[in-house]
Amino acid sequence: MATPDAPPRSRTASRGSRLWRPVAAGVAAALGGLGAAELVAAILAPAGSPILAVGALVIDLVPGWVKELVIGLFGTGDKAVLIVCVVLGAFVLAAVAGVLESRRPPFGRALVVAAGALAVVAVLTRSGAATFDALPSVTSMVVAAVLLTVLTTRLPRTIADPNSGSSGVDRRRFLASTGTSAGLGVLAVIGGQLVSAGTRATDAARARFTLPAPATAPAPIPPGADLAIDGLSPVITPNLGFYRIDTALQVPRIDPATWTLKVTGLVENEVELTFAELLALPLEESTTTLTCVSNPVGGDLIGNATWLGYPIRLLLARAKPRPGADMVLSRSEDGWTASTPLEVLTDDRNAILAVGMNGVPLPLEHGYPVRMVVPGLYGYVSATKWVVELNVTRFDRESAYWTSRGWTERGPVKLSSRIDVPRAGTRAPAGPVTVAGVAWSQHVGIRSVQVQVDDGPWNDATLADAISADTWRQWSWQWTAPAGRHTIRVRATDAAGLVQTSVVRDVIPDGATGLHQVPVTIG
Ligand SMILES: Nc1nc2c(c(=O)[nH]1)N[C@H]1C(S)=C(S)[C@@H](COP(=O)(O)O)O[C@H]1N2
Ligand SMILES: [Mo]
Repeated sequence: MATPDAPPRSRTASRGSRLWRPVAAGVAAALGGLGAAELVAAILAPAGSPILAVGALVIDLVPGWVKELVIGLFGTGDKAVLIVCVVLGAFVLAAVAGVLESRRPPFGRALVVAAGALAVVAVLTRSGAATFDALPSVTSMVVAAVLLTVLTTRLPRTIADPNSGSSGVDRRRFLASTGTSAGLGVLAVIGGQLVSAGTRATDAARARFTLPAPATAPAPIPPGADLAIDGLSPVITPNLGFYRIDTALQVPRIDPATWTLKVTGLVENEVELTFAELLALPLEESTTTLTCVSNPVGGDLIGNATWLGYPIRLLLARAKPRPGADMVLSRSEDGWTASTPLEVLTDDRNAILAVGMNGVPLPLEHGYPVRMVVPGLYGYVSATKWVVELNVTRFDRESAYWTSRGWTERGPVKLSSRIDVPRAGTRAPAGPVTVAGVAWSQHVGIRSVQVQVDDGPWNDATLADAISADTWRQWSWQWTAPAGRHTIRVRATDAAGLVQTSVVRDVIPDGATGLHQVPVTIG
C-alpha cells in the first residue's frame, strides 16, 4: 500500500536536496569570501569592508521614507538591521549563484564577480576612498568564486540518480568542504572584529581625551603668514591633508592608560613617564614644518602644523646624559627607530614630545598618543611616532631603521622651495599670472625667494610673514605672462645667505636637491 506513494515522495526529496546543496555551496562560498574580506579590511584597509560600504551605499540610495520607517521600527538598532539585510542579501545572491553554477557554469561565478564589482563600486564611491580600499572586496570576490567552483564540483553526483552507490562518501565530502568553508568564513569575520575592536577602543580613548591648554600663551601666527592665494598650500596644513609616511602596515593602537616613555642608556637617572604625568607637565605650543627625506623636488611630503608638547631637552636634563653620549635612539611601539644627534635634542630649539596636532590629540596615524617633532631634521632621523623609548647612546654603537638601510646618519633638512601655482601644464591667457609657493629651511629660516621665467633674470618674490625659522614660508610673484610656452623656476636663499643649489640630486641618501620648475602654456 505504501509502495505507490514512494516514487513521488523520493522525487520531492531529491528535488529538495537538488536545491538544498547548491544553495549551501553558494552560501558557504559567500561566507568564506566575506570572512576573508572582513579580515583583510580589519588588517589592511579599515575603510574597505564591502559589507559596510554596500550598507552605506544602500543608506545613500534608499528613499527617505524607508529610512524613517526603519529608524521608527528599530531605533538605534537601524545600523544592525541594515548590516543584517546586506548580509542576507549577499546570501540570497550566493544561493542563486550556487544553483546557477551547479546547472549552468560559469554563470554562478559570473554572478559572484558582478556582486564583487558592485562592492568595489560601493567602496570606491565612499568619500575619501583610496584605490587600495578595494582590496577586501576584490579578495572576497576571488575567494568566493574559487570556493563556489570547488564546492559545486563536489556536489554529490548521486543527486541525479539517488539509487546509484557511493552517495555517502560524496555527501560527506561535500558536507565537509562546505562546512569548512562556512566555518573558516565565520572565524575570519570574528578575527576581523577582534582586530578592529582594538582600533575602536583606541579611537574612543582618543575621543574622550581633551588636550590640556598650553602652559604659556603661544606666539600667535601672524595674519600675514598666509597669502590666501587660490591653489597655494595653506600655511598650516590641515591634519586630514597632512602627508603620512611610516612603515606601519597597521597603525599601532596604544592605550594611553598603559603607555609609558622610558629614557634609558647612557644616563645618570633612567626616567619613566606615564601619559598622565606627561600631560601634567607644562606643555607648550610651537609650529614646525615636518619634511620627509623622500620628498622629491616639487613633492608634497611636507606639512606644517602647530604641535602641543613637552620639550625633550627638559626630560633629558632630568635623565642627565653621561659624557660620551652623542645620540638618542628613539623607538616606536612597533619597533621602528630613529637616531637623533643629542645636541639637537638639548639645544634651545623646540624639539618636543608632542601630544597635540593643530588643536586636537594626535591622529592615530600621526603617532597617537605621543610622537617626536624636531625642527630642522628630516622625519627619518627625528619624528618618531608612537614613541615609547629614548635610548641615550652613541652613533658609533647603534644605527636606526633607515640609517642602516643606506640613508645618511645625520639628516638636516635641505633648503628648498616649491611652486604651487600655476600647476604644471596650466594654460592661461597672456597677461597677469600669480606665481606662488612655499620655501623652507627649518631652523635656519628663509631670507628671500626668486623666480625665473625661461632663461630670464631672477625676480624677487614677495614673502609672507614668517611664523618662525622652523616653518616654511609662503611667497608670491606677479608675472606679466607673454604668449608662448614657458618654464617657471624658483630658488630660495636661507637666513644664513645660502642660495638653493640647482644641482640635481636624488632623494637617497640625504634628500633631493635641484630647482622646482613648472612648464606652462600662455595664450
Ligand atoms: N614609528 C614610526 N615613526 C615614524 C616613521 C615610521 O616609519 N615609524 N616614519 C618617519 C618618517 S620617514 C617621516 S617623514 C615622518 C612622517 O610623519 P607623518 O606621517 O606624521 O607626516 O614620521 C617619521 N616617524
Ligand atoms: Mo620620511
